[in-house]
Amino acid sequence: MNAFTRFAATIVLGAASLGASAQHGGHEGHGHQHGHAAAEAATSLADAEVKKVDKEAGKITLRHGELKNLGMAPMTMVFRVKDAAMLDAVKAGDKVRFAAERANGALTVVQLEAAQ
Ligand SMILES: [Cu+2]
Repeated sequence: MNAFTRFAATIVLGAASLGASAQHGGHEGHGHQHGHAAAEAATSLADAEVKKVDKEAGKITLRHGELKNLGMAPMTMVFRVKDAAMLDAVKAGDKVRFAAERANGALTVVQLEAAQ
């Protein structure tokens, strides 16, 4: 019984990590040090406050909390955004939640939403 439970759990974990690597397969320059952290990053958004929005340049300045997937401490910094249309929904002073990835050497916001 105990051994079977353990076996079943192993299968579930294996399937989860397969799913995670398939999801990340299309990203260029994706530094995959350890799959577990990457899988967590895909679902957890970091808190931030919008300091400045530059739609023409496709950039946003965020005062963000700790970014575990990027190993970054809380700070204020400029990010690129994956899609400039993401900037239509936010303005300076807004509290947001976001996810960022390192793409071709530039930190890029891949997900952005208003904080509740
Ligand atoms: Cu930062």
